[in-house]
Amino acid sequence: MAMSTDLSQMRNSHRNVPIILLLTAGLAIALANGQDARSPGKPHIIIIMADDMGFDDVSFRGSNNFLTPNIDALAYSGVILNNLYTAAMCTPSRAALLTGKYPINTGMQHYVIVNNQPWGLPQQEKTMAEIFRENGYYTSLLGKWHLGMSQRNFTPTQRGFDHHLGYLGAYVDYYDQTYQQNGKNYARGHDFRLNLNVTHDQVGHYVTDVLSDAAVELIEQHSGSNSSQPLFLLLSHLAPHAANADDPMQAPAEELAKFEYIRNETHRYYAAMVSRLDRSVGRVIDALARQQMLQDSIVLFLSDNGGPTVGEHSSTASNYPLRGQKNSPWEGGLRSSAAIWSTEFERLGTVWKQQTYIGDLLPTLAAAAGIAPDPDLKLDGMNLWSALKYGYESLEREIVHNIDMDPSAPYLAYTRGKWKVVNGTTNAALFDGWLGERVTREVDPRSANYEELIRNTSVWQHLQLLMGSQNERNITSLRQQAQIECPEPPGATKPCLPLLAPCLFDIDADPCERNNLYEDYRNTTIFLDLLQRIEQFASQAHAPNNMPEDPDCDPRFYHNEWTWWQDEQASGAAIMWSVKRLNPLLVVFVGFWWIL
Ligand SMILES: *[C@@H]1O[C@H](CO)[C@@H](O)[C@H](O)[C@H]1NC(C)=O
Ligand SMILES: *[C@@H]1O[C@H](CO)[C@@H](O)[C@H](O)[C@H]1NC(C)=O
Ligand SMILES: *[C@@H]1O[C@H](CO)[C@@H](O)[C@H](O)[C@H]1NC(C)=O
Ligand SMILES: *[C@@H]1O[C@H](CO)[C@@H](O)[C@H](O)[C@H]1NC(C)=O
Ligand SMILES: *[C@@H]1O[C@H](CO)[C@@H](O)[C@H](O)[C@H]1NC(C)=O
Ligand SMILES: *[C@@H]1O[C@H](CO)[C@@H](O)[C@H](O)[C@H]1NC(C)=O
Ligand SMILES: *[C@@H]1O[C@H](CO)[C@@H](O)[C@H](O)[C@H]1NC(C)=O
Ligand SMILES: [Ca+2]
Repeated sequence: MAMSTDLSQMRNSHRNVPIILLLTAGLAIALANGQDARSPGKPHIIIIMADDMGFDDVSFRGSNNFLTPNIDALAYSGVILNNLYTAAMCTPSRAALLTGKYPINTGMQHYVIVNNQPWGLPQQEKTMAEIFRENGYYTSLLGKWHLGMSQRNFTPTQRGFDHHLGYLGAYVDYYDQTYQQNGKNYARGHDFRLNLNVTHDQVGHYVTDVLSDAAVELIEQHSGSNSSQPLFLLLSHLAPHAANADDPMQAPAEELAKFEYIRNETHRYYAAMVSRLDRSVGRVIDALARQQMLQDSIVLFLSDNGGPTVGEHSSTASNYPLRGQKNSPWEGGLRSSAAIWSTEFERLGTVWKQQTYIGDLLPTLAAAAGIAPDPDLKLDGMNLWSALKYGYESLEREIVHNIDMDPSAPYLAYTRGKWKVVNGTTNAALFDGWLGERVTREVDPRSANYEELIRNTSVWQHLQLLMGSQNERNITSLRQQAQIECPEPPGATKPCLPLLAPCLFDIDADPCERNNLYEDYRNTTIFLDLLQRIEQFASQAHAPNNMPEDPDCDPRFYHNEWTWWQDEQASGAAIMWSVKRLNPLLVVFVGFWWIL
């Protein structure tokens, strides 16, 4: 069962009282000033999501290794979400985004959906796309889905999206859009569709560009005859996720040429993949501006989880200076580099330190559109719209990052306010270190004129135009504020070995999780309260939906396409499929019988 965590039900409620007063006061002042006079509109919602991008792989945090001028221009013009938490992997993160619930409450908490496994986001879960569609939005998903495809009913156009161009599984080749299942003898399958139809038109074209082109085209179409309909666009990029194991790093030659100063080839490709993603952000914002839609849009950029520095799909991503990486309980797996922009925000050009959860985006963006989600949905996400709009950061909240009770490697990560509890870990603790670095020996030549580069972007210029009387931004200062400081904790630090005992961190003072306070706090009410709360969530968790592999998914049975194989089998067209599975002698026999 889902747990509701709206403000009124949160523990420590004494801390919330002044906050609510503050919010109410802020609202009253804003109303008195007439700033809120126009009726609540339905802004276009544009979410651009990177896949597996590291925390330090945007340059607005200070890295000059390779620059992301468009993302940075969006960040400095809007609000940098310095404490946005996602899940640590693709499937749970996307489930939390689209349902507004913790993965433990939808059964999406363990690992990801591997393409050959017959499971998906449960049908009874209502998605953000459904909610926006019911409220008059045209809803489009461009790119990755990864919430189930073994049945047609799991796929995006059956889950609230009017439109989908992209792939259903975990990732594809950047050029031919195929997926090869690791360690299996399946045929290499193509995975790219327009709505329910397979499309091969994109073969040979770089996916980041295919998706950007589609976004630009959609925005152009949308601004014409149907401009009165608000647009909900989730541009769910492949970049900079690694592609198939036989050719994981892929980028256009012209993009690579910008990064010749990076000697490590893998890292050079990674920089180019991120850079092409950055270009996509610029193209989308340009298109919105050209079509006069930008002033009515909320634009959000985020990564679905931390970058994989080592292990599967590792790409040289860096979550510096945070601990851990993708698929781990540490901040490096959970904190996203994210920024949001809207003319509605009172305090554009700021770094927002409020803790936010990816599941907050559903109720928060819904509130921006005047939509009140049905309370029966029992969302875990909180509506932070007023806080975001007026720039308050004092809401104390809890976040259940994960409680994965899988016996192979049980672990949990939970935060309330400044306290974070970790118990157990993933991958035999191989992802538990401080894995990413900030490369300073190789510097993007454009960083010599960094501020001018940012101010020269069309993104900066479009967004500045719409800012009205707001003060001139101090880019240097914002870039410093977005940097995570990890001072050496005072005194001797105690290490955390989460396979041996639980760990407790003061994440405000120690965002790099270096000093384990468990021994000092283990008998205190603070810690025992946290454990009790975790136990409550654990006892009410939805059983994981994971299913073992089903070899019937093999693309060789379906013209080398990844498809909803369970439906295909159920339909008559599957006769040949079942024949193929019999042994060759039987096939001959059946063939002979057919001739007779
Ligand atoms: C999908 O394929 C069907 C059947 O071939 C066709 O009628 C339909 O127009 C196609 N839809 C798109 C969006 O291409
Ligand atoms: C806009 O309307 C046209 C038909 O006039 C339709 O084909 C198209 O899908 C619509 N696009 C959006 C984004 O609503
Ligand atoms: C590039 O960097 C990665 C990650 O640090 C490393 O594993 C790889 O060996 C390096 N490649 C070369 C050619 O040095
Ligand atoms: C920590 O995890 C271990 C292994 O799952 C478990 O036995 C132990 O009870 C947990 N400790 C707490 C305090 O939850
Ligand atoms: C910024 O744009 C101006 C005018 O086009 C150009 O002269 C200058 O070189 C650009 N600066 C950077 C750092 O790109
Ligand atoms: C911008 O901020 C930096 C760092 O805080 C400061 O040194 C500089 O004086 C500021 N520049 C302006 C124009 O205010
Ligand atoms: C907490 O309790 C345990 C066992 O009850 C005891 O061994 C330990 O010394 C106590 N720790 C502190 C910091 O009081
Ligand atoms: Ca991911």
